[in-house]
Amino acid sequence: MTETAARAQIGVTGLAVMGSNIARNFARHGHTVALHNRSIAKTDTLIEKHGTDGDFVRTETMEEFVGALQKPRRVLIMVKAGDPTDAVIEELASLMEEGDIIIDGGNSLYTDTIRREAAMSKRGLNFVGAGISGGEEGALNGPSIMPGGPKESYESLGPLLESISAHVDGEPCCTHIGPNGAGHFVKMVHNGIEYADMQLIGEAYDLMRKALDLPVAEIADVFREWNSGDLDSYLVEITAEVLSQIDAETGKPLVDVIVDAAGQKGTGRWTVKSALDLGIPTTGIAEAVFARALSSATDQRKQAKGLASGTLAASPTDTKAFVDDINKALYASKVVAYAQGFDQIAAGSTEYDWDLHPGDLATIWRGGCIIRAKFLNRIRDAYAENPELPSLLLAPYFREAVENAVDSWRRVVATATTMGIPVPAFASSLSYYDALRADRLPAALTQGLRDFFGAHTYQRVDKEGTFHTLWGEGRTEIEA
Ligand code: NBP
Repeated sequence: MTETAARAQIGVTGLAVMGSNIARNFARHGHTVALHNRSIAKTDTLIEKHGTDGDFVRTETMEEFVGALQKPRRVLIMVKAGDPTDAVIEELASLMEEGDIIIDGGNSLYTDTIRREAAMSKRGLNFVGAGISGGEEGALNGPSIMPGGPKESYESLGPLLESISAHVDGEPCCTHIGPNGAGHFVKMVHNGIEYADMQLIGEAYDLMRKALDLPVAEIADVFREWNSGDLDSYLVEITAEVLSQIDAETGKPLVDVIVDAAGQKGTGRWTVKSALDLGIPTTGIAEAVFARALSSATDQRKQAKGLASGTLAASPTDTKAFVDDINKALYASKVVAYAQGFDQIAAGSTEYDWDLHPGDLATIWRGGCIIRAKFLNRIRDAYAENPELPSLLLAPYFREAVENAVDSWRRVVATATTMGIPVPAFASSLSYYDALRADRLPAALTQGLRDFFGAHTYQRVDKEGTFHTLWGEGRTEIEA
């Protein structure tokens, strides 16, 4: 390693689509970027095609790469999550010195990040698990970045990351999230919310198609119009784009020639698993994950096609009014998905002692990321007003919006049900809302049953203590 060559402010290893776009983004912002990839071809392609974007240092070996970096060295890893990330971390760590910073910008599971941070910290290295959202376009032009890890490393790293992140109203969409796995945890929940958001949009589209028989082009126009109102968001905007696309080969809307089986890479599933562990009902996200799984059960679906629907209701007669109902149902269900996601973030923060600030997340999700939306400004304001909000649904603005939407929401779920159109996320979000606001829940009966078969005991509404009914011996109640 020659010290004289150590001129790069940041190194990027893993130059597939995400890594190369982030490297270019750094270079375009005036940073000297050392480049490394396991196979040299990707490094050369980047320099050949985009070398004029800025100052790149081409390296072939990991030794050369580490030697090209100014101290404290900062390396961003953008390789496939899982074992490849562990392999690259190990290789880097063996060449780095105390105080150097390793950043994992991949979609790593937050528990892996906790483990890696602890291991690197023992070796005197700073390990930062950074969630990065925005896909390839965001990586190049400004993603939302959620870095975790030691606070001290953010002092050196923050300005670099903030310079390449998206900005909204002059504020960067990047902030230090919290220790060890906090950044990847938050990115995971972000992706879970993204799943719910997309499922809800899908249900809204399906209703306009099946309940109202609207042509795809008209549905695209509806989404375009919605994008100038309360639902203004990246996902609604691109829904209009995708629905407007005509397949060149068949002349049909592209959406009609795409196989209706949705894939997943795992972050939605991770969110739901974590929610189960934390005991947080993220029903909207769970329905979205299960809806993708059901869509992909193609054989089973083929065989179930003939199942009777029962008697179905007719379409709503007032198209405009029902479209408006769908708009409100989408908005209210979306608030539920965010409320649940923020509940999970609060629970994760308590479980791992992260001291997460929901308002900060709403701020950095306003731009760059896939769930960017005008409505995040409202979420930010809600947490600024009351950082201890028990639920986003109880923030005055959202409470009023959802209360105004609830009649529409019920009409949408009822109509969908009577017409045999599946709306798992709309329906379960409405049930969550009704359960949350209920005076009494059937959980009292559940407790009674648990006490009957397993002597699990129960509490009473009218006095302190824990009780058990002697179900098999005269059914008298005793204090347990
Ligand atoms: P991929 O996830 O497809 O990974 C490809 C890269 O990993 C290549 O540079 C490849 O090197 C390298 N790699 C592999 Br595979 N195994 C390796 C190993 N054992 N040692 C060293 N390098 C190895 O790339 P991507 O889609 O650009 O995503 C990068 C990361 O960013 C992932 O963690 C992904 O989940 C995350 N992410 C992606 C998106 C997105 O929209 N795509 C968004 C946000 C985050 P090679 O060229 O030598 O094969």
